[in-house]
Amino acid sequence: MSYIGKGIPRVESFEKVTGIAKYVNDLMLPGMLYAKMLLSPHAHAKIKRIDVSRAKELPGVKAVLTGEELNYKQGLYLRDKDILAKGKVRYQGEPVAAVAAVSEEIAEQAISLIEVEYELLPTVFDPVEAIKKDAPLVHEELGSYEFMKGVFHPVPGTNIANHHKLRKGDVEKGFKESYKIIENEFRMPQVAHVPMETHVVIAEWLPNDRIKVYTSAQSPFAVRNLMSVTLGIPHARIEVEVPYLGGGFGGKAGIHLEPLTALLSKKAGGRPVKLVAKREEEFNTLPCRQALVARIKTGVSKEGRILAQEITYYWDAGAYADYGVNIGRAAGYSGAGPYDIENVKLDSYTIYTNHVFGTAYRGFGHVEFMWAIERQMDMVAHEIGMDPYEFRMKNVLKPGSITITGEKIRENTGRVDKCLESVAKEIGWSKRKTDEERKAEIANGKITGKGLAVLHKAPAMPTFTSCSAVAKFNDDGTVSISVSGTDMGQGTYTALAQIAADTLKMPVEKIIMVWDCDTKTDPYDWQTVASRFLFMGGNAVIRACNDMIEQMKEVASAVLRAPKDELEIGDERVYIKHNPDEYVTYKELALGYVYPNGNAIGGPIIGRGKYIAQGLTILDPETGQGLPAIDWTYGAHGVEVEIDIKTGDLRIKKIASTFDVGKVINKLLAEGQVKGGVVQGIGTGLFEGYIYNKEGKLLNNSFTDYKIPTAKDIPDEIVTDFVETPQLDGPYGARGVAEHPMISVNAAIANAIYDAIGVNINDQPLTSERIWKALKEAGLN
Ligand code: SMO
Repeated sequence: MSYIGKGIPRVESFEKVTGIAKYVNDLMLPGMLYAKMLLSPHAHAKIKRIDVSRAKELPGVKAVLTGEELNYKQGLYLRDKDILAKGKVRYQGEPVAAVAAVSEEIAEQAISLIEVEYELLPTVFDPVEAIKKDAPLVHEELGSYEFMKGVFHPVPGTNIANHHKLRKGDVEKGFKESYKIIENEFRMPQVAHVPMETHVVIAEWLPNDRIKVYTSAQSPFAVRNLMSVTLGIPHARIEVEVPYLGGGFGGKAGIHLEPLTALLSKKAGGRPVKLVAKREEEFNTLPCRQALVARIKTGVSKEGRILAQEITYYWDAGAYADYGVNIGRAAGYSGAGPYDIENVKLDSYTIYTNHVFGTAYRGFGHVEFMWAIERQMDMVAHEIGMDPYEFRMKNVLKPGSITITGEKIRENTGRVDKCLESVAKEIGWSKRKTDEERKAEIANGKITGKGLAVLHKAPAMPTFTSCSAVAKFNDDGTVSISVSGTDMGQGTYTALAQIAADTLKMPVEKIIMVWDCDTKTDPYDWQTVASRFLFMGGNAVIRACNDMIEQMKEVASAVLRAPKDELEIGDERVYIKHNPDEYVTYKELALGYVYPNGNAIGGPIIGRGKYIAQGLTILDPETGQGLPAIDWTYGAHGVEVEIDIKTGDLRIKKIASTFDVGKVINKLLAEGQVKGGVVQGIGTGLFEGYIYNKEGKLLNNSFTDYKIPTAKDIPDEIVTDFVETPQLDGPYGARGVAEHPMISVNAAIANAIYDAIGVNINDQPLTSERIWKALKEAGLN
């Protein structure tokens, strides 16, 4: 009996559907206060004066904070952000003051009593403008990278927070030998994560400078570490708990409102403080996906081989780049797509502007740059008169290819070519419509088109991180598994239960996933990000379970008087191989012989000489060569669209998505991940994107103005398929697939639009308006 590959339901379904599951906002502590923030109305302005006296006098107000009295910097990769704006504001929506009071209403009222005098400063919103010589500086001094020396490369005196370079081969030579050179620019706006649960924190500043935090974060340990770094308080005095979590998508990685809430509690004499971000604050104040301007120049041979590619990525980090620098860096090692290209020159700039700041969002940079790469691949194919499918097949990575960072693709690496083949077959790529059929469609007012796109992204992205698990027998024979990686809805805990059940050869019903994530009781994990939790957590669970088996065998060996290597496990028993009737049950072993157990695997997974730094692999600063990731997950989408010629309305008739996940652990969850990601990708591709006015005010900061996909926008048909090329070092051969489904959906749709109407759209989102204009350009309406 094996659970691997089965679609068993989520282990937490009951708690969630019955409302038993408690989220941070459900928690009430005695004497709890409520916090509110005052936000900057300006995108860039000096703070000349803040008067909080009237707010302080309001009865019921217990704490008022401004940036002036705080001297801390926060951030994950780069500490460039004050907890509250200090001296100046850098984006509209930046918190400038905060209040804690006995009720939300009083806190809100106190906020309205704070007076701020601003002096406007020149603004910059476009990343390409922001690196010009005379552009206003968003930060006069760049933040601190002291924990990440050698990994990031800021350019002092500019708005460039990080410049990541990649050099492979000789692009000039490649371009010289090229039959054609095709150059294009692509744009992608900022996009919101929109988790169901907004950011929520409860913090309590306890006597002797101890802090207890309940937070809706993607990792309790990351929050503890970053709070410690920010506030200068040792880890041992900070306790972070993450109960149930209602989505994250990257927006809850790192730290956000936790230090502010803790400092409000401190100022209020230690009373617990709750800070709940309003939906508008999710848009205005908390980070989003970075916008991107991409320039790609491709040199190609007559036969359709890519000979050289020169890529420049201009990332709009917004006002702070604490996480954005690492997205720019990821683009340096993944940013040419899953292609085998001999000569590559890539420059990825993470640039400060006066927009809301950016961060990780499902697909971590890849949604952005794969949009550009996969549009470009179609455009190059069309330019040389080659079928985009054939063109991709000729150039994608295959076993034996060398990646842009110099790794050789092994036999047990995922297969992007197989994924592409699968989706092309599924949407009937080879049977595209004839000219006659096209004419008939136009006469009918509805025109169809098909598009393809491939993708890749590293699971367990940062090589130098660890994850641990504790497996513990209970005296009823069940096994509790503790991990501190968070299940924010993606279902990983269910997959981990399946992995534990298979490893221990026992029923999955007897595996208990310990839900709350807590730095006090759970073993260490880095962060639930980067599609790494199944990969890393799965391996940790296997090791913890195997350790438990070894311990049980040791005890059973004494009980059964048989050497350990003659013992087997199965049916919740340890038995003698050649005599299965002689056995001890797990339960007996657990009841009688339980040892204090707790195996945490940790430390580096892969380490190679000079390419090791604290926390991240160092890539050579001049060439970008090195080992950035354990491995990549590959995939492809094929899409068929139908466009209304009169209105530009687009309907997705069918989308086929195939991923090489190594091994499917839970079919139901894997399909759920793909479908969820595809729909999220459709939102990004078709509707989503921040719109600002000239002053940098975000205009669509609510669900009235910012459209996310609804049931109505879900394609008529979503077909998911999996290629299984087992990953050598993956748990049961598995790879991560959390983020990948969302990547390249946008590009596949745009490619289908081109197929339908023969016009390239290289700016996102692909709104009806843009499609209508393209129809006009094609002379179709
Ligand atoms: S976008 Mo993620 O939480 O690495």
